[in-house]
Amino acid sequence: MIRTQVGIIGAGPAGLLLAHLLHREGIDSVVIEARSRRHVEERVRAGVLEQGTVDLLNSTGAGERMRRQGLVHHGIELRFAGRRHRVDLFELTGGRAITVYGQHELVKDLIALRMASGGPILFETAAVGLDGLDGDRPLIRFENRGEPDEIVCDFIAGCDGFRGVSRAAIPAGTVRHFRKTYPFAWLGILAATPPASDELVYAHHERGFALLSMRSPEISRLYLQCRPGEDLAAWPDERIWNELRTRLETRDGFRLESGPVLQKSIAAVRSHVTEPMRHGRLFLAGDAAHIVPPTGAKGLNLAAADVWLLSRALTRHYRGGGADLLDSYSDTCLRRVWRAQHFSWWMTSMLHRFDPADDFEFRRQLGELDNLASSRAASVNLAENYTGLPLDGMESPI
Ligand code: RFL
Ligand code: PHB
Repeated sequence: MIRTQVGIIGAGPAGLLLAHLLHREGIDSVVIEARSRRHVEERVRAGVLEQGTVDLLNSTGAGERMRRQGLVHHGIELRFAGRRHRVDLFELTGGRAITVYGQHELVKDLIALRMASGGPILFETAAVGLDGLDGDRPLIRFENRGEPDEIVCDFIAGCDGFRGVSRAAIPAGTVRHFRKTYPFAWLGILAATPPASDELVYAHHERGFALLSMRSPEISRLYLQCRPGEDLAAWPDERIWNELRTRLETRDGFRLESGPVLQKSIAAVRSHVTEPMRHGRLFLAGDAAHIVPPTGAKGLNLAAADVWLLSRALTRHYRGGGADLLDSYSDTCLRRVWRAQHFSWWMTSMLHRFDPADDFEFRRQLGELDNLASSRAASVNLAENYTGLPLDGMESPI
């Protein structure tokens, strides 16, 4: 039996950042992770950090390598009808930017910090169930080399992602789930080729959406809309490059060069929100509580905002300041979550082909993109949401 103050399930960005923030406040935690250290350090996922996430990492001593290696971007490009339109995030928001830094790099940094502080992470140890959520000594059950064991704690943080056990431990009838599925998926590749653009390119095309992103000056990250349930075997590298080339080309002669594909995968595009994000002594954070379509680049940033609020609430509790922030945790998080759901849904709806036969919808999207390209008010709205709302408020940062 292990005893700690906060039992954290999952060593993704949410669980690791929470452990780091709690450690800085003198609060003990144990992190338990189903997969190996190597697996979580190599899992290629998100890439865009909002200004507020960057500021949080910097102000808590977790941003050292990100400051050196992250790519600060002041704009993004929208590509449609063979044209390019740059959205100047920096100018439109009065000085806010995004930082392109791979999620797995952030995970590596947070694991290194945790190791340096002597805080435990139990890798290759899956939580199998939670008990006592309604009392004041909840516990996490897990198996240690085939033997049942448990972590007894004051609070449990369910940071175990979309497929974890935490959300499922909440009794039916006490939560609501809000779901939306989209009729497409994203095929993503990591390629050993310098990015073909200095900034991210979001492309609308009659064959479907494409996104050009990056991880470093030598590594590109590219995505294309494909059918849900598509078999990767049907997508040899050359087919992927041809499709990306077609969707990203412009009338002024942009042409994408192929390069060696290091990794490829297909991810579903979906929305999910669990309300409330708390049951008794269990607090859900990150993907365990909500999923957004990747088009708005919000998932990782929402996870960071959740655990920042949870760390503040737990700190106040342990300092004898009361439970008010714990009690308001779910409502405070959900307000940001639904703002992000709206933004992610809007970006997704504007840029993807939902029905190849629906030409009205295709023309409507072009009208919307034209509006964005010619209206400062519309561009400010995109820029403000894309660079992110401040962590301690929901009002416009501008
Ligand atoms: P994670 O990263 O899924 O981590 C959960 C961890 O819990 C472990 N786990 C368990 N551990 C113990 N016992 C169990 N029973 C367990 N069950 C699960 C898992 O092994 C895992 O290590 O969730 P977290 O920490 O909430 O972080 C969320 C982010 O990973 C996610 O929101 C983003 O990756 C979403 N996302 C993006 N977000 C952004 O902010 N910007 C982006 O540019 C962006 N791009 C993306 C994305 C997600 C994508 N995919 C793969 C859906 C691009 C893509 C393609
Ligand atoms: C990424 O670089 O992985 C990325 C960037 C922007 C998105 C989604 C993913 O909207």
